[in-house]
Amino acid sequence: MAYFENINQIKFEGPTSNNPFSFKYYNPEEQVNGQSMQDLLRFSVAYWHTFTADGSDPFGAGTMQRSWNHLNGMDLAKARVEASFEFFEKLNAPYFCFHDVDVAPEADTLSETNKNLDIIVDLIKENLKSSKTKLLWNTANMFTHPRYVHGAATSNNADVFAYAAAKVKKGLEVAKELGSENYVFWGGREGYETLLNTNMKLEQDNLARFFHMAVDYAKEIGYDGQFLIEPKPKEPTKHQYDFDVATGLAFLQKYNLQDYFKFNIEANHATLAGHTFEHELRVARINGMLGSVDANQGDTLLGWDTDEFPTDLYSTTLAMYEILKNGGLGKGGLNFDAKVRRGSFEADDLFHSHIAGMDAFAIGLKVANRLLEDKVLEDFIDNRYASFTKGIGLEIIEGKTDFKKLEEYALGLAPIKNQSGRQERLKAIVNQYLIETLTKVTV
Ligand code: XLS
Ligand code: CA
Ligand code: CA
Repeated sequence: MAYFENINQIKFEGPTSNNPFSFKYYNPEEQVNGQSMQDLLRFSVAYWHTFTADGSDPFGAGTMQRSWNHLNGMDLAKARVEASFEFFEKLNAPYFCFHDVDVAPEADTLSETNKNLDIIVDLIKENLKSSKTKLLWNTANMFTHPRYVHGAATSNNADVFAYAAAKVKKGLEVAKELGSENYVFWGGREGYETLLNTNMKLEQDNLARFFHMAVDYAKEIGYDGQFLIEPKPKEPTKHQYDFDVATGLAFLQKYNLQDYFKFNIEANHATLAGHTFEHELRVARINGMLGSVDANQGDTLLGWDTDEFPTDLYSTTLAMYEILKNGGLGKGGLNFDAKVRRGSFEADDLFHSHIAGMDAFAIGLKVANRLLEDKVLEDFIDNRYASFTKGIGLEIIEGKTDFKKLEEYALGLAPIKNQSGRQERLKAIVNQYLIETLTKVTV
């Protein structure tokens, strides 16, 4: 049966096409810097937003019209798997991601829940065999069920810690079974609400113990996917321990975990932390920790995790700039952890939204690649730091000086002259590249 029967295969038709169900800028085969767009962008569909969520919010019921809505329980779970593979094929999506509870319902006991999951994992495996789509990552949802009210690996209740461990153990087995390229840890409830009832040191030590056990178990079963930590400063907890990349990195280093993890960076989480998306990508990149990306965007007027599809070309450009400078994403990808708005309730909107996001990143890729080819920002930055390539600057870099020598040097200085940082000029150049790239692909 077809779940999206009105939709045909989405193809690249170029920017002059009037067909809403076509890519205008994303051309999977097109070569950019010696690699195909498909290989550079590694797009992924988020199962939870696209097939599981019903559009409900704290003020109202679900709105999503889906051809599987009349089903329940395991029948619903199976229908969603079939629908998802039809969707992946029609969209030509190379990857997808899921949480355990997105694909299979939780039952009354852990062993029954695992049985449900096994049935669905078998079905996914069957579908993977005849599909071009692969699994980018899976994860365990350790935030929805009431048992996680005080956290999972950071709960005050050791039984919850054990339960969470069993969930991740199963998650790693599923990852191995389905050939998942990564395994994600997002600590939605790994944080605190008030210090008045919190032993922060024990909670963080336990989180590290939990991660070490996960690393050990993956080794034991021979799962060699990349482990990813996904930072977020808050929501649902007031203060989440993996606040941002810098905080996560310090945590990994303190507990000797830095060699086993990279980061999965979400745009909307970056802005919640008071950073830009590109800031988080940069911090991860310069530390060799950029693993994967949750490609979405937030809304600064709202200020919470709105998980919108990414359409801001300026942001996709600066993100792709960091990703290209990183030499790509390796095992990672661009996962649309994004949901259609509650008012975009028709199944067609699932295609419109993914097409919008894929085209926005394709443009970002092209603009970023041209900026890099022409070394626009590189040359400016090299020149801005040129004082460290000679004289006293070079001595500082080479460790050939100290405070006494620097004081002697400073005492002999004429009034110091600085150069302009030229921010506005650089922003105008980025705009120029954006517009020129768009004009070029349109003619
Ligand atoms: C929630 C997170 C979550 C992770 C996976 O804000 O983005 O969806 O990506 O658990
Ligand atoms: Ca995410
Ligand atoms: Ca999010």
